[in-house]
Amino acid sequence: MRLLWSLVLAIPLLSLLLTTRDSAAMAPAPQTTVGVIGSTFATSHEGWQVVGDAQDGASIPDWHSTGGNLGGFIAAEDDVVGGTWYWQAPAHFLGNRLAAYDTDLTFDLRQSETDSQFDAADVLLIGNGITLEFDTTQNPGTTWTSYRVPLHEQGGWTVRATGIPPTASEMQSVLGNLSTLWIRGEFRDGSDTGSLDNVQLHGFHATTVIFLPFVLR
Ligand SMILES: [Ca+2]
Ligand SMILES: [Ca+2]
Ligand SMILES: [Ca+2]
Repeated sequence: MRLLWSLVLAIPLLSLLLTTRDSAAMAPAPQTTVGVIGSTFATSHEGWQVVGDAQDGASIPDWHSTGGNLGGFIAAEDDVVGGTWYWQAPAHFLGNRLAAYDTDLTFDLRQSETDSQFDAADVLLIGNGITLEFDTTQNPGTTWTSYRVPLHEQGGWTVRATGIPPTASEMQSVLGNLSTLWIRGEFRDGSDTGSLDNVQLHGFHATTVIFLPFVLR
């Protein structure tokens, strides 16, 4: 009786397995496409915020429809009350961004004046309790300046708590649960206006089709 029931159950499962194999054989080969999460500010500030002493304490930047490194861009004015203000990425840049590991974060910056410059961390990534800092080699000019930041442990990052580069595991841990992405907005002692355009987080691999085989036990 038990054997009979096993056969009754096994035949439809075998049939399903064969059907699945046929589908797999007929399906197009799994392919990988590289996507991008980005902000071009074509029609709005796209959820980007200002943190720190800018915009009279408000978090919303000014959106401009033209004058960007094509089309719209966002800008904010320093309040000059101490501290350094940053651009804060909206939620859709955050979360599990492990797919961006070993790719780049790119963005364009501009500032109103280039005298009286000061140094500070230029990009901050926070995830799983680890804060990573990146120092770019030069501050932006008064025209749009493009940056490419490698999302790799050997790309120039340091762990804020220790001042040494992250391990691969730490880099991946941050990207795997990214809670904060900040880009520095001000570079000058005294009053200044900073602008941002074309933020892109690269390397999203999608469209991998997987057929899981049935296992009969
Ligand atoms: Ca733009
Ligand atoms: Ca300031
Ligand atoms: Ca300033």
